[in-house]
Amino acid sequence: MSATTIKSRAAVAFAAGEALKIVEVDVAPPQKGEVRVRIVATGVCHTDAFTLSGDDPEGIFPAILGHEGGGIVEAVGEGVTSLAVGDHVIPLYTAECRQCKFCTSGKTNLCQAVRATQGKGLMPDGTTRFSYQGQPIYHYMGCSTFSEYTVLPEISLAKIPQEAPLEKVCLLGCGVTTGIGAVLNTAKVEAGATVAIFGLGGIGLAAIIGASMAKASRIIAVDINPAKFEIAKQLGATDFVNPKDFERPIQDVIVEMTDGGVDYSFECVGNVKLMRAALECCHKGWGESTIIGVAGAGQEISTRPFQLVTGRVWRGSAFGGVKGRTELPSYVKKAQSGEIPLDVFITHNMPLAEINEAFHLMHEGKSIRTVIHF
Ligand code: NAD
Ligand code: AHE
Ligand code: ZN
Repeated sequence: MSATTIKSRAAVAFAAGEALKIVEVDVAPPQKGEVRVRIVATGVCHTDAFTLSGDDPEGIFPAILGHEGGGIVEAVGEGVTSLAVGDHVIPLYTAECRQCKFCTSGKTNLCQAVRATQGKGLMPDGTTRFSYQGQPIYHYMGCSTFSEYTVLPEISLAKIPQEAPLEKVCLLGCGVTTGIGAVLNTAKVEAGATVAIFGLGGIGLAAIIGASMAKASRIIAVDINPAKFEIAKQLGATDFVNPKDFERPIQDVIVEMTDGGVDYSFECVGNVKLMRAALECCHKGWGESTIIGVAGAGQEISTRPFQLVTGRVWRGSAFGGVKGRTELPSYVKKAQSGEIPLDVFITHNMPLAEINEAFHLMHEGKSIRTVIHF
């Protein structure tokens, strides 16, 4: 029997800067090559708050935000072959078509098959599957996990084992995978290396796990909220630096602590001044800094070109360089075995009705990840 339009509880962002509103939206059936998913749980990432704030050049309203979910396939559209009703899945904001120039390059995870329409809040055919009182609601990052039901392209879903707890592995849909992947895939940190991690939210803490997995000799955790240091220590950080404790630039402090600078640094905040500090705390001749944080419209990074002339390298990482359909299942297995701890990230659990509280907790620095349960 073919799928019909269904009702779905969703947290809708009607306008930038406004609280989300819980309403009942209509979700159209999946079209050719699409899949409708019942979301069981979703994390709340800083990027959701960034877009809601109005700083995201791609922000479009009204939209259903959320991109860190776990769910179960409810219906499949024509031609879908890799997924069936009942499969457990993690939505991917970085699709993996395995055919485009990017996927076949062997150099990047940034599949472009659906990226253009995704950035406009639309499905690949240029339309939306969500509506409220007859008016269209836009998709977000191709995922829209703040809805009980959502529709994605087949190539934007990673199939995972049924036994994996969706209310925990949902965090692998963004934060945890991004931090670990940036260290292991993008920077390729080697054993014995020294590392500095700026920002100890979900992303920075996951980067600490990645650095521990890589057997880094020193992991310097940097945050202006000292409440974050305890958990950073549990995950393997060896040194703790609060920039507020120093009068001089934090890069100078780290260079002094490390006999000339670290081998690798990671910016996990989205602050362009901190991106500069993260580059400039790297060792002359070889130090590499990876930008993970997302900065708002109109912001730009700067440094003296001499920093690069003298051998430092600036990189960026999206979704930790991970190809979702192919590689995410191995992250799920590592979470199931305990090699990737997920419980430490989950500071709060709450129902969809309380989702605005999750944003408050994040802004107040009181949460690492809140998981929303449907
Ligand atoms: P978060 O809000 O949970 O954590 C940010 C942390 O940075 C907090 O602990 C905060 O105290 C700290 N911080 C703020 N200002 C600081 C400063 N000046 N110096 C040091 N620390 C400071 O955020 P998150 O969910 O971990 O996300 C972090 C960033 O990564 C955001 O910009 C987010 O949009 C981005 N992000 C990027 C990707 C990607 O693929 N590139 C994926 C996920 C998130
Ligand atoms: N839309 C923003 C950029 C936002 C951004 O950089 N997103 C990251 C993922 S953040 C996940 O929490 C990313 O993967 N970007 C690559 C991509 O293709 O979107 C802007 O500046 O326009
Ligand atoms: Zn995210």
